[in-house]
Parts: sequence; C-alpha cells; structure tokens
Amino acid sequence: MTISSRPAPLVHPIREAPAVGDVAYLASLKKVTQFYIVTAFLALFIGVLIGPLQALNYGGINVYEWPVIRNLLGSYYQGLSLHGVLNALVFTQFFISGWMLYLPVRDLGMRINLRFAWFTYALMTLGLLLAAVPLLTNGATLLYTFYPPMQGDALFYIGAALMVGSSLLVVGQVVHTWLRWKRANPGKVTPLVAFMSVATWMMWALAALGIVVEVVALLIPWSLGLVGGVDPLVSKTLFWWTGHAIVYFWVLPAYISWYAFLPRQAGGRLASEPLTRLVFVMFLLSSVPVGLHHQYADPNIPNLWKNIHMFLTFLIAVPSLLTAFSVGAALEDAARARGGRGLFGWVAQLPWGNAVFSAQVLAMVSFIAGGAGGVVNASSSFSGVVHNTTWIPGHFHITVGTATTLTFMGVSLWLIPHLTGKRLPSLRLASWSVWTWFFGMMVFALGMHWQGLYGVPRRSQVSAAAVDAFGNLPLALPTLLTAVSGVILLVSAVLYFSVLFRMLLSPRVDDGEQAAPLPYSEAISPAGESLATASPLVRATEPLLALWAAALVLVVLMYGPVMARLFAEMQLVPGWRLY
Ligand code: HAS
Ligand code: CU1
Repeated sequence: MTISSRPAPLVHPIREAPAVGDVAYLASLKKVTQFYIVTAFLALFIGVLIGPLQALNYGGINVYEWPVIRNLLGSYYQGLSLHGVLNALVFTQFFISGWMLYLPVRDLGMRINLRFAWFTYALMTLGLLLAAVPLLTNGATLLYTFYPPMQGDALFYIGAALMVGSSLLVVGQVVHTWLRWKRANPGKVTPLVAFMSVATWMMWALAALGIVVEVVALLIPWSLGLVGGVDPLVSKTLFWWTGHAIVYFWVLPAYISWYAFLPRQAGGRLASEPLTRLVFVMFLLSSVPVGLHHQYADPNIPNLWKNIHMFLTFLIAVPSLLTAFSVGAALEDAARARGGRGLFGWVAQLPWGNAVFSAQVLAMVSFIAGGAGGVVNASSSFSGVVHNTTWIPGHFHITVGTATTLTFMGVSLWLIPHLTGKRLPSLRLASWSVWTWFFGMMVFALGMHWQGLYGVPRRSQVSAAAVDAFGNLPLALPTLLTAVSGVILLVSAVLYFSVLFRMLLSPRVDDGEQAAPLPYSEAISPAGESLATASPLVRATEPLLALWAAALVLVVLMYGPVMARLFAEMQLVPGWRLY
C-alpha cells in the first residue's frame, strides 16, 4: 500500500463540530462527559494497582502473603475479582458511555435532555457503588465472569444489573437523538463519527440482552433465595452471548478515534469514509452470534453450532483486518505528507514523541499480536491447547488491556483539555507512561502466552501451590518476564496517573473549544453530505435501524436452537461459596 505522493490540495474542508450557541448547555454537556471519564479512570486507578500482584503471582512471587496486602485483600481471588471487574467492566463502560454520548451529540449538533443524561450517570454510579460493597467485603469473589454455581451476595448482581441497564439508557438517548436528526435532515448522510457511535451502541443493545437476562431472570432471584438453584450452562451461555460482543463494545470506541481523529493527529487523512461505514455495519451484523467460541469445551452444545460460531468468528475478524489496512494507509499518508520516504522508512516520520499519537499507534501494534492470538483461540483445533491457560489473559491484555486501554489513555490527554480547558502538565512524562505501558504489556503478554503453551492454568494462585507442579518445565524465562512486566506496568501506572491527576487538579486556563478542538480528520475518499449523490456503499449502510433488525434476526437464528435446547433441559443446582 504505497501512496506515492500527496494529491491535490484540499477539496473538502476539514469538518468542525457544529457550533453550540448556548454556553451553559455546552458546559453541562461537557461536565457530565467529564464525570463519566473521571469515574472511569478512578476505577482504572484502583484496578491497575492490583495488576502487578497478579503478574508477580505468575512470576512465582506470592505477595498476597505480605502483611500490608493481606490486610487489604482477603485472597488472591478477591484481588483478581476486583482487578477484572474494575478494569474490564467498570473502566470501559464508564469511559465509553461518556465518550460515545458526547461525540455523536456534538457531531450531530443536536441538543439533548441533559437531566436525563445526568440521571443515567447517577444510576450507573449507584449500580457501581452497590456492586462495590460485596466486592470489597469479600461477598462477591467470583472473578469478572461470575460463573454460577459460584454464588455472591445479591447486592453484587443488583448493582451489576443497574450498571448495565444504565448503559442501555445511553443507547436510547443516542439513538433517539440520531433519529431526531434524521427527521430534521431528510436525504442527508449521517456524519461519520455519529454513524460509528450509533452503530456501536446498536450492536451493544443486542449484545447486552444475554447478560441482562442472565442476571435479572436467573441470578438475582437465585441469590435472593427466591428459587432453589441455577443452571450453570444456561447462565454461562447467556454470559458469553454478551461476553464476546462486549470485546467489540470495548474496541470500537477506540476504532472511532483511530478512524476519525488519529489521522489528523498524525498530520494526514482518513482513507475512506464509505469503507469505514462498511466496517461498522459488519460489526453490527456479526459481533454477537459468535459467543460459543468460549464454550468449545462445554457439554450439551452440539458441535455443529460450535463450528458455525467458529466460522462466524473468523468472519468477524475481517472488519478488523480492513481496519488494519485502512488505518495503516492513513498513517502512511500522514508520514509521506511529513516527508517520509521508502517502503517502510516513512514509519520514522510519524510523531512518535507525541503521547496522544504514540499511545494509539502502540495500541494498534499490540493489537496486531492480540488479534492474531484471537484467531488462534477461535480455532477449535488450537482451543484445546490454550483454553483456560495463562495464554488467555496474555491475549486479553494486548486487546482490551492495550488496544482499548492505551487508546483511551491517549485520548484522555486531549479530551480532558477539550472538556475542561485544563492543560496537560507534562508531555514528556505522558510519553514515558505510554511507552512503558506498551512495553510492560508486550512483555507480560509474552510471558503469559509462553507459560500458557506449557499448560499453566489461568486464575490460579500458582505462587502459593504447595507442590511445585511445574518444576520440571522450562518456565524460568517466561516466569521472569511476567514478574518483570508487573514492575514495568506499576511504574507506567504511577507516571500516567500522576500526569492525569495533576491535570485534573490544575486550574482551568483555556477555552477548550479553541485550545483543543475536536480533531476531525479530512478524508481521502469522503462520503459527501447528500444521500442522493453518495456512493452505493454509503447509501446501503445508512439505514442502521433496518441493519440492526437484520442483526437481531441473525442472532435469533444462530442462538435460538442452542438456547431452546439448553432451556428445555435445565438442571438447577444449589449455589457454592468457595471463598
Ligand atoms: Fe478475544 C478470549 C477470539 C478480539 C478480549 N478475548 C478473550 C477474552 C477477552 C478477550 C477479555 O475465539 C477472555 C475472556 C475470558 O475471560 O474467558 N478475540 C478473538 C478474536 C478476535 C478477538 C477472533 N478479544 C478481542 C478483542 C478484545 C478481546 C478486540 C478486547 C478488546 N478471544 C477470542 C476467543 C477467546 C477470546 C476464541 C476465548 C478463548 C478461550 O479459550 O477461553 C478478533 O476480533 C481479532 C481480530 C483482530 C485483528 C487485528 C487487526 C489489527 C489492527 C491493528 C493494525 C495496526 C496498525 C498499526 C495499522 C485481525 C486493527 C500500524 C503500525 C505502524 C507502525 C504503521
Ligand atoms: Cu470471544
């Protein structure tokens, strides 16, 4: 993909967000967004500080016996539950709810009911606080998948249901706003950022159904003692209905930044708007009916359905491959505009010293390995080797832990100045935090994938095992790598959060709209504004509601027979508390 020279001067001016006249309204919209983002990072802060304990465990060092840690955390499993829930579920959901509320609203230039937005934020936070009580008091040491028959306090499930339920209120508000815009702008093409956000929210609306049914219909009544038991397999299948698609709920908001904003931040242009729309529609259509790739080892699910879900999993890698091509082309375009030359020499011309940029591109680099590992996981023939081993946490720390998290960290460095008018206190420290996060995660992933290939189980306090079960295996190097990565990541977290907290606590000095405007990129191949003159691809991808209905049909077809059989053969078992 060589784009040899920069073509003619701009024909299509760079988009700016429609101006918002009402200053008080804009300030409140920014405030609620800021609350979501700051809550997200507070969760990440606590979650991330527990991470090194996990890495040291797989480095053979049992810090859970240290008195100071013993006083704070009841067990390795409580630490791991907090780490997973705070980072993977709370951080992501709060960040995304703020980010994907603010962006489409600004992009469409629509006014929304801010009372409703604040109410949703308050409800989500209430859910979080309710769930936090049992988590912190060892009443929900269930790990972030909370598989029954392991049972936790009812408050945990109620809090979780409120949290996920409130994200559906954000879906409602954004989709409703988009529909109002459609009515007011007949015949117009939805602007790209709003399009990507609405498509992602619609996908999430379908994805969340599984976990909502699981928690509301099965786990809450069971944990309250209203029913005598629970069917573990039904619950687990509903969980993975949501649990796979949630990974795209985590990564698509990062893609929004990679497509819409990063090219500008790199000094270049987005490659193709029509292609970008196609990518998001592909995710809308097929993110959900693939969850059985987490259940190849489970009984009572016919192999036929496991194989169909495997095939669909390979299909859902395609829009990510298109993204790699498209975002790669945008980066090359930027680098050549900056004077980059040669087949690969242009890479050096990218602004690697700018943390906003490097965070996102390092996130992508990690995702090349993370995505390749995902395709390995999805292959039923390899799954038996890697399933339930440390390979899997290796995989997800370079997907959600880096592709998503490092992108959000990079985004925070311009988004917070944009929302608050505050300034980034130190680009150098921010840059160090980004590079150390990337290296720390790559080393962690190497150590964990490597140990996994030797069969070291995930979610095990191997550092406390009475018998050295792995003593005969050549694990010295991967174990060492894993331990070292924990230390690198601790340093990175201290650097990043010192920058973030200093920024948040500093006084407002700028008008965010002027000093850090929304960094829209120009497109090499734009979609245009009018549907009548737009390309067939743009026209075909515009009716998102109809495409959502098609996605629903596909999910019903791909999950219906499996669920019908599982429900028909339910076997209720009582709950266990192993902690
Ligand atoms: Fe996964 C397990 C399969 C993507 C997260 N995954 C997990 C778990 C998590 C997770 C959290 O099939 C653990 C769940 C648990 O606790 O049990 N995953 C896949 C596949 C993909 C995939 C096929 N995963 C993700 C993403 C995640 C995520 C994204 C979070 C954000 N995963 C699985 C399977 C399992 C699994 C099985 C179950 C395993 C088991 O046995 O339990 C695909 O979507 C991946 C496609 C991605 C690509 C990469 C594209 C690369 C891009 C970057 C381009 C870079 C550029 C940079 C342009 C094909 C877009 C250029 C650089 C320059 C310098 C110029
Ligand atoms: Cu998955």
